[in-house]
Formats: sequence, structure tokens, C-alpha cells
Amino acid sequence: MYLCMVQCPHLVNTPHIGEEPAMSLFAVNGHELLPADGSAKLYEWVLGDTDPSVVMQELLDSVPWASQTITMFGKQYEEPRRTAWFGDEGASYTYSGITMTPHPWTPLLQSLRDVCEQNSGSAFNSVLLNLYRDGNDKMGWHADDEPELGTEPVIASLSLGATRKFRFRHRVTKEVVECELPTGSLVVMSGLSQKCWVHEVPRQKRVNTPRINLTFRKIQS
Ligand SMILES: O=C(O)CCC(=O)C(=O)O
Repeated sequence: MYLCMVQCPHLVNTPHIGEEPAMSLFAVNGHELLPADGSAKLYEWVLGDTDPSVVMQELLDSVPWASQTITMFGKQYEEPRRTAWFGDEGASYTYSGITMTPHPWTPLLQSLRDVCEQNSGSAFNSVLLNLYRDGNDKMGWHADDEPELGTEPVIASLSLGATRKFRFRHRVTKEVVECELPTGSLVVMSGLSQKCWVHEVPRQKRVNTPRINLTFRKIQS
């Protein structure tokens, strides 16, 4: 806790410490989701005239989706979703005990990267694709804070398919911010967002259609 308070400047005199986690629900174009200590901007629609269901189907059919076994707190688990890693040669990524070597970019992924670069103003050399087959698939609380992403990474997170909830939780105050991520939406996380917050895609048992999420990243060489 002390470490995080040092790293999160706005925590001094925060009104949230010791209170019940606050929940807010916003989905406005280019809306800032985080109240302090980093940025996460939600853009509700970034795909222009593109039909997201066509993109989704092409990714479902063409991506070599794999089930990864990760190590957490010394135990091994199968990830509750399917993943794939694409990027420039050499842009390998290690998390939860697994190292992912990139598949080469496809024209579709390059064009989605262009959209994310234009909206975020940042350049990306890799992308993690997550396939949530239905609402039972999820991603637990975590931050994208691996050393190869650098100190204050910009991460652009594009959603396709089923609308799912997305939550941030402040590491110290425990404040929770929740939003919904509809198809064609983009969240751009930057600044202290990975140092001071964790995020999750919770299980939603009533969702019975798939969702694909693409998080574009820059691996430092
Ligand atoms: O599926 C999402 O919206 C988030 C994915 C995510 O948090 C990650 O890839 O690190």
C-alpha cells in the first residue's frame, strides 16, 4: 500500500479511503472514466462504416485461438478465455508465467491497429486478442504493468461482439468505476492507469454470445 501511495499522486487527502466503493456508469463518446491517477477514455464507436459483425466473423474464423495455462500464486490454471498474440517480429510478451511469441500481422489486424493509432495518437507494435466465448469467460483483476510495456504504457482496447461490463478498481482507495463496452467501442488507457488501478471483465452468466477484445500495445525493445 505504501508503494502505491507514493506512486499515485492524487491519493493524498483522497475522499474515498475507507468509504464504500463508488460505482459510476458512463458510456459517452471520448468520456474520461477515471477520476484521478491515470486516464482511461471510452470512445463509443470508432469503426466508421465498417460492419463489426463482419470483422468479428473474420477474426473468429482466421485467428489461431489458443487456450493458455497460466501460473498465479504458484498454481496453474487454464485461462477462462481464448487468446492470440500478433505483432512485429521480436515483440514477445510474458505474463502470468507464459511467453507469447507473435504471429505476423494480418491486413485486417493492421487496419484495426490504424484505427486505434489514429484515436489514441500512439503507435503500437503488438496486439493481444481475447475471445470470450460467452458470459462464463472472463478476465480477473489485473494491470497491464509488465516491464516490457514501459512505465506509463498507452493501451488501446477495442471491443467486438457481445457488450460486456468492464471495471476499474483503485489499488488503494478500492473505488470502482464500471462501464459497458459495446461492439465497436475503444478504451484508451494511459498515464498512471496501470500503476494505480487494476481492471477486470467480470463473468456475466446471462451473456450467451461471443465477444472479441483486442488490446494494442507497444513492447519496448
Ligand atoms: O477484454 C477486455 O476488455 C480487457 C482485456 C484486458 O484487460 C487485457 O487484455 O489485459
